[in-house]
Amino acid sequence: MKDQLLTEAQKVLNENFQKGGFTIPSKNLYPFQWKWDSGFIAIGYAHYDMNKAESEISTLLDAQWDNGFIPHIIFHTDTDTYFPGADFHKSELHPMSSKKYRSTGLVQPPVLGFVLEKIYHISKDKTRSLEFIGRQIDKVFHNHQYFYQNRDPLNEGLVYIYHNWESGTDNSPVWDGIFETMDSPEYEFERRDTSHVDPEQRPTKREYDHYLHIIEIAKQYNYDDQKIAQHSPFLVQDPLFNAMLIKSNESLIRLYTLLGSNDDKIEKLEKWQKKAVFQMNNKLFDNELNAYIYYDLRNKKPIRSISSSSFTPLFAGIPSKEDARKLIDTLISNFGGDDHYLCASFDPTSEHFKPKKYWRGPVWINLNWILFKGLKRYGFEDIANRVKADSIELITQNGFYEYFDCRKDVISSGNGAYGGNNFSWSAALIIDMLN
Ligand code: 9WN
Repeated sequence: MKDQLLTEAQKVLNENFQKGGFTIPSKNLYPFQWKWDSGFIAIGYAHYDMNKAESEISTLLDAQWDNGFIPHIIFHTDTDTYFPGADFHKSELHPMSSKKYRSTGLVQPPVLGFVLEKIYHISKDKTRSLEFIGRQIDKVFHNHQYFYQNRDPLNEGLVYIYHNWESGTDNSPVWDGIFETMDSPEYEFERRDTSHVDPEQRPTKREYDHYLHIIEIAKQYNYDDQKIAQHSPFLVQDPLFNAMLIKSNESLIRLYTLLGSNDDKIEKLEKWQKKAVFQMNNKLFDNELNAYIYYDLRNKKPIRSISSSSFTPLFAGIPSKEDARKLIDTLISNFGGDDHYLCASFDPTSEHFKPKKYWRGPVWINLNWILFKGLKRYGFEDIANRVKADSIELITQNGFYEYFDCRKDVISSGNGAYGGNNFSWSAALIIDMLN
């Protein structure tokens, strides 16, 4: 059983691997290289093909901008099966953007620091891996420096995202209130995602208007960070994004220590880290909801919603033991009913929960992997094992889909697997969970 699943997972990854040395998330639906996908994918490869793992990361980092920015999509080819593509995003507007690759002017969760450390741990040839890490690590450090210097206007230690696509959790109900403050035009465009996947499982046309509108504003300012901070209607401190940065800071500190002679960088990372952990608990932990929430910097108010992102600080060791216990209580009471698979992407007790719609409810394997690791870190073995078992069961029964219904009766009926099939990070992270 386990061996068969591993073989199938490897097949998914190998078939999505491209000549350019990177892996697409899913055929047709996502035909380019995505940042956080590449990070998770590299972890999967590291278990059986280190060349591919290294290539995934070095190809991504080759597209880094001169200011340290790493884009969310690298458009390696001209295919038009995805909208919006390179001609819409126009990364060339930014004076420091890559001259070699066209990309978006958006980022995605900063996973690369912990991915490098994971590769090192998995590797059987530590000398080789340390050499590889030595060649890449300064680029990741530069990326963290970009975030702290450009995405933290109040100097709080928490960085902002200026677009829901930067969160990785695109149409979460968390953003609905922000879109209501925006007067987005009704754009005319041809969606491509809805010709690959049932529109019921994807964001609406009106949501896409908002997504495009924020980018049009950023483009007016040539993707200048300071101008974006002043003018973007969307400016949010997101718990998942900041937890990934903190987790990656921690990994960079350990890797620089292993490499030696990088005391200046370690010192900077420790400074960022201390402030960031403090502010995560001080500003983003909601003592009534007992969960990490979001802060809307533009409208100066907390967004008091619970999503699967609310639990990701466990992975980065952010909560105290006591707050971790409270988080688990919230997880179990709101998300953990016996008739549910863990972990829905949005609070199943909320009126905004939609079990089929993308990030409004379905289970995603990458969030489950983050949660599994976080729960283990705090010693919550039983619930960690449940998250792992649920992930494996969902994939075994349905295939390597992009997201899944969290309701057990819907899964048993055979209709609960959604989005793209043969989805790369679902395969990659199952490989890691099985090892
Ligand atoms: C926009 C590639 C990406 C993931 C995101 C997921 C989805 C893209 C889209 O697919 O977003 O970036 O077009 O829907 O939400 O997390 O990285 O797999």
